Amino acid sequence: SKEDVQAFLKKNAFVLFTVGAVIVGIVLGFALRPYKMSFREVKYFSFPGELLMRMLQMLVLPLLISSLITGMAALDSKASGKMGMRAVIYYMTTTFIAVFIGIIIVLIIHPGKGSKDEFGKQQTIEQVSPADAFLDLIRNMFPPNLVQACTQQFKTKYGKRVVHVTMTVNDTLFNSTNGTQEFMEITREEVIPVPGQVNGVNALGLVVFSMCFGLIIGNMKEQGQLLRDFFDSLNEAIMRLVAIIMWYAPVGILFLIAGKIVEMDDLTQMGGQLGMYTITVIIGLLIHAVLILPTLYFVITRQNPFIFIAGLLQALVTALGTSSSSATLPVTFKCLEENNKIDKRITRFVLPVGATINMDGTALYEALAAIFIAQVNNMEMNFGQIITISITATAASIGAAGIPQAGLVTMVIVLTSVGLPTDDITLIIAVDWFLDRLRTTTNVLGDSIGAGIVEFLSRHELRSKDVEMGNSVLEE
Ligand code: DAS
Repeated sequence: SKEDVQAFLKKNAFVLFTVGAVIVGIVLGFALRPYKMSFREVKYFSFPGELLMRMLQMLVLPLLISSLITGMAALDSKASGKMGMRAVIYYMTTTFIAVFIGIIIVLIIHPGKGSKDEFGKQQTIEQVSPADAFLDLIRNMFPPNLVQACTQQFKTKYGKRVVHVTMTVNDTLFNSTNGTQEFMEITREEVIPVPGQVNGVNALGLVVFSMCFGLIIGNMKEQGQLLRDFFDSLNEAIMRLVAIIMWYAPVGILFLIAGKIVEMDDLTQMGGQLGMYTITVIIGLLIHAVLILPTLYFVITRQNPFIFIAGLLQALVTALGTSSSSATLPVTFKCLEENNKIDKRITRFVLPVGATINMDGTALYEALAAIFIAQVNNMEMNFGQIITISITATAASIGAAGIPQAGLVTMVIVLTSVGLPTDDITLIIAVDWFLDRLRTTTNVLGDSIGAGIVEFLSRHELRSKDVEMGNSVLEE
């Protein structure tokens, strides 16, 4: 009846807006492509999308810190230890499964058949030793200066590439050297961000610090009350800001997607190895996201995984639009807590860690891409090398920051570990913006399903904590 339809529309308004935004974004993008917009026009056109990115990123830092601290403080060390173990076991298992799928799929489909297509421009990428990369990962866990960890870019660099200027507008849009104030498209050297760092934020370091800090103030009895209340209330305030931004999100997503489609290169090379490679990655990610993760969720919780995933839709679409799991974090929180009713003690604790270290899509991608690069170079990988790839791909996914194309950077570690030419990363740059969106979506899905599973497994601890605190306990 009419009332039913109205009620449905009202209840699902967000989801409908968001899905609508993706569709309109894609259609608009393709419709505008023939007009061959200039670089500047594309930047203007994508401006609403850029704003969304900035708003989300603005919230990540306070959200990450306040949620982890309150999450840890709400649990005693025994409970959080157990939950932490469960989360880590889930992360490790799913990441390994993802890597395994990536390897199997690329070996079966063998997209790198034939001699090497020279798709991308050859650019030089610095060599990096895996040992240094591992040490850097651990180093980043302990930021010597917390304020700096929140603001400053790390100077270490894994690689360089030459790209078109995409971000900073003020200092690059005008040709100031000859004073004509004329717009020009400049290429400059951009240092790709270092793993473990989110837009100048050392997320890994902040996660480690916040967890320890939260655990301690949780154990401090009355003395810790002020701090607990402070971070609790900070967290609540940030979540209210998130709620406002969510209304703007569909607009931003529309322009992020349309803008990207307008500016993407013509896919003329897609017929050959690169096309096959793209398809292989898509199949691998689909198997993991649509088959493995839902099955795992069902086997453990005995609940319908697709209802759970439907509640996450907005987060998944935001991941698709922003290609950043950390920028998506605020939305992931909202979806899990409001739609899927996951206990806040779980989300606060599991999501920030997941967004920082658990990246199934990235792990799958890195292993797959490394073997693809071996294939186009006609190099056979033996069993030992494949094991090495799976280990380094896992490490590289842990080290990758939740920002656009971070996975491409940490891939240097995987390639060097088995002696593959790191310069060949440039072969796959052309399609990386697209595959990045898909793997980010997989990453966010993995984190969210993880939260659902950890909550289910921890229901007894949560309950007894409720009883202890005198909270109202919901009947199961
Ligand atoms: N884009 C990533 C993310 O935010 C990581 C990657 O590049 O694989 O999840």
